[in-house]
Amino acid sequence: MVYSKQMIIRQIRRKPLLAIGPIALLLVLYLFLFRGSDSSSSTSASSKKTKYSYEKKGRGWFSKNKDSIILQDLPQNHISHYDLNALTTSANALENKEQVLILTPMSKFLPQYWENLNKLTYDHSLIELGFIIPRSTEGDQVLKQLESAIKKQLSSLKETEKWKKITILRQDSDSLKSQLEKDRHALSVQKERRSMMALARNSLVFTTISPYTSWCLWLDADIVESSPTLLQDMIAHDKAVLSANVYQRWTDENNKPAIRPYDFNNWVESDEGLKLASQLKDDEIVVEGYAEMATYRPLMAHFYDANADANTEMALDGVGGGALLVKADVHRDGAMFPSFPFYHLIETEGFAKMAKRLGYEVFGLPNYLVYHYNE
Ligand SMILES: Nc1nc2c(ncn2[C@@H]2O[C@H](COP(=O)(O)OP(=O)(O)OP(=O)(O)O)[C@@H](O)[C@H]2O)c(=O)[nH]1
Ligand SMILES: [Mg+2]
Repeated sequence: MVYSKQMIIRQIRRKPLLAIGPIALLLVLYLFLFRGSDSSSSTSASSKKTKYSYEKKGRGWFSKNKDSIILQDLPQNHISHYDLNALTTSANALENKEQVLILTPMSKFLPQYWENLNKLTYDHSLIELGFIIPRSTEGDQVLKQLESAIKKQLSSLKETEKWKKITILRQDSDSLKSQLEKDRHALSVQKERRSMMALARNSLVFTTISPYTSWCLWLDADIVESSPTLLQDMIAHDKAVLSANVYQRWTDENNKPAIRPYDFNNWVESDEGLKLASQLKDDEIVVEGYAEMATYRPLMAHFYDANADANTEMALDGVGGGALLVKADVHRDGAMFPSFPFYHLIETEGFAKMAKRLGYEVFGLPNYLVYHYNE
């Protein structure tokens, strides 16, 4: 017997309940086939842990998850909003939960650096770490050592002691062939070496700074001793750029433990320095700390007074990168480490000049010491 369309419709009108069965069956089949394939693809995606897959939570048979509708239909939902006006940099940063980015270019891994870093008492969950490592065979070694130190720590640290995030970058620019003390300190290689260092620092800060970063602390990999309250101590000065005084422990002529000034890149400009710079060709630079280039600049390293207030500030024109605190906005405004002669200055010294040209003040703490490794 062949049913015509009209007969079926008439039958449904007369006994509507009879139609519910087949419709329900079709609905179940539809849901089974389409939802089934959908959820199996999302399971396989999440099991492969593809980078950009989204977990779809709470999806029932008859309800589409609200979030997934938004994700599918409204791509603008992906826009993250950060109000940079609301981002504070204040003397009581910890209270305001201000986030810090600690940046370290690393050509050698010193366990003392790592231990010292981990002793910092500023809330680690507010701190992100960023490293940049040269792409040399020494760099391979450094990467292994750093990664193994991080992994070891991850297994032993409590949740509250862990860093918010750690980023390790491999440098895409060149670095100096020999990192031996005598080679890297020769005046002839300074322009090339400092220029490479500048590129590494720029890569590091431009790739790791986040919209929520309030402060950047540049901490060299050979700074092996500082106060555990380094961040709080420096932040309390609320300066745009602030450099600690880098000293070094050594054993003196009488075999007694002693300290001596180490970093001479924290300086105040002098008339002689300006005159020297004015006589240079466009692409030449002045580097501090070399007798061949006497600038007679007052060097912060020589202003240390053990008996004076550790909070004494001095205005500077050049800085080093040993332990340098920078408000993240200074970098956001465009202050970077020139890899080219900028007012005849390069790298961290050029950075101080650039920050000043952007209208920021640059300071140092002559009586506040951090210690450089003694090789
Ligand atoms: N990524 C990267 N880091 C480097 C390179 N050279 C040095 N570094 C790191 O950059 C920081 C500063 O380099 P240093 O060689 O210590 O330079 P400096 O402090 O001016 O000089 P000395 O300590 O006196 O040798 C340290 O943390 C080094 O480990 C490099 O070629 N690439
Ligand atoms: Mg150093």
